[in-house]
Amino acid sequence: MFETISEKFSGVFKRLSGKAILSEKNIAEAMGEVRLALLEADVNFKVVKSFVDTVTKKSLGEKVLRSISPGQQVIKIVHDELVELMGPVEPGIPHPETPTVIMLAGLQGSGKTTTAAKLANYLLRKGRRSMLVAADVQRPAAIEQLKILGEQLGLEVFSREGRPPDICAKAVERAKLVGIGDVIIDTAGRLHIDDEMMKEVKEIARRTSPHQIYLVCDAMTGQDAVTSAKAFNDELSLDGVILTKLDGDARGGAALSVKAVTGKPIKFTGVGEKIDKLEEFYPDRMASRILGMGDVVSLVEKAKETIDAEDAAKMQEKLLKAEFTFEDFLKQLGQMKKMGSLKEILSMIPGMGSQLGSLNVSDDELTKVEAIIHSMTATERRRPDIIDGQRRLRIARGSGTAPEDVSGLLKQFRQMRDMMRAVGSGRMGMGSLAGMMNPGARMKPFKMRSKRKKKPRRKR
Ligand SMILES: Nc1nc2c(ncn2[C@@H]2O[C@H](COP(=O)(O)OP(=O)(O)O)[C@@H](O)[C@H]2O)c(=O)[nH]1
Ligand SMILES: [Mg+2]
Repeated sequence: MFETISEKFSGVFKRLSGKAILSEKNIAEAMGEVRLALLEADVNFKVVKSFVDTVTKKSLGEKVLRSISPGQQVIKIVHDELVELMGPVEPGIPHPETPTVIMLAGLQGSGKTTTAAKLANYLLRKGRRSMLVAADVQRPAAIEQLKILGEQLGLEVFSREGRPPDICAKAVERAKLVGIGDVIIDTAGRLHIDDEMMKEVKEIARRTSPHQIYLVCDAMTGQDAVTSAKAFNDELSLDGVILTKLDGDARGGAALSVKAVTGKPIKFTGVGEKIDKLEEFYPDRMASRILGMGDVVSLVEKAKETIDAEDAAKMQEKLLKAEFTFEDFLKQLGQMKKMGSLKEILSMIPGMGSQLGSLNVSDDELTKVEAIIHSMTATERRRPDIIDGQRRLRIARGSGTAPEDVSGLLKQFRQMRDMMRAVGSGRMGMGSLAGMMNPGARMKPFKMRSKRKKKPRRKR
């Protein structure tokens, strides 16, 4: 997610924060690069212009230039303006009455049907049971798709013959009758905006008076997504946008432009095809991610959701106190796998975002890591600092890896601990940009060097 832009921004900011004194020329240069990075990321050009103007003006203030860390001040200004650009947004879905009607609109293939199921799943986790309404009668496959997803969730999928507005009105009636909390309407899209589709969604809106209307947009279509969002908003008065396929969006243009162009914020993001790949949208976290500073808060929350809350608290405490050992690490590996792909998790760790391009952690690598840890003695796992050359050789042999693999893992582990120690001691508070930009506290990506194809052996 956002690899391209993160990389560019990291470069600009590294140069900025390395300078003790900033001149107007330094700032002009940096802003030129920021401008280019945003344009390359396919951000709307008007948005880019006003963004760069604002940041430049604020950066040139006396207070910034004369401060002890001008570069970091500028980074903070950029961060805050990014937050401003994408927010504010109320988290969650309001529930003013039963049933609460949530309508999804959007072009064909944007991810409406998938998102309908994701939202139902999201609400289910909050204890809200919803009914899914198949209002895309154009394609029988679409109804079938929704039915399968509904079945997975154990939720009713309302599907009838007839005109979509009639179907939706009946669905709401039924929800009222049986007392279903939320109704999620999956409407039909077209490949392009056309009058017929607009007429249909408007009629559905009139007949069902949705409490929330969300536009589902495919992030990978960049400015086209923004253009269609504007067109829909002119007709429907949206409550927010759900930006899908962010997992495949290296540029971030749509994410950064939607709010500025339409006035409506992103409410949720889709980050994968599976039903649990929906995230609430937080402008500040997204800004940190775009700046390549990772997203510790999201990571901790995600861990909390998957891992038992008490375990998560313990793990967090250990991480922050830097008491985290390989034993804990091994225990977490299993749970990490449940949380999603490793790459996804790593992208949330500060300093990792921009380096993911060079990162290649496959399940194979994970197996290797596991094998290495398995080959350590209990003492070594608890006190990895005692691992010397001899021990390293033994571990490598035992796990069928190369000694460099073992050193690599040890090095990464130490760096992670140091970084966490910095966070824990408050030198690198989660909101402290200054701390996160400190290159010494950043984590290098974990990369195995060994090219050996041999399957790692596991020592019992
Ligand atoms: N990678 C990824 N794929 C998605 C996401 N949301 C939807 N898709 C995929 O996009 C395609 C179209 O989705 P669908 O829900 O059928 O779109 P609809 O025509 O708007 O209903 C499907 O192959 C989905 O699996 C997402 O957040 N990430
Ligand atoms: Mg569909």
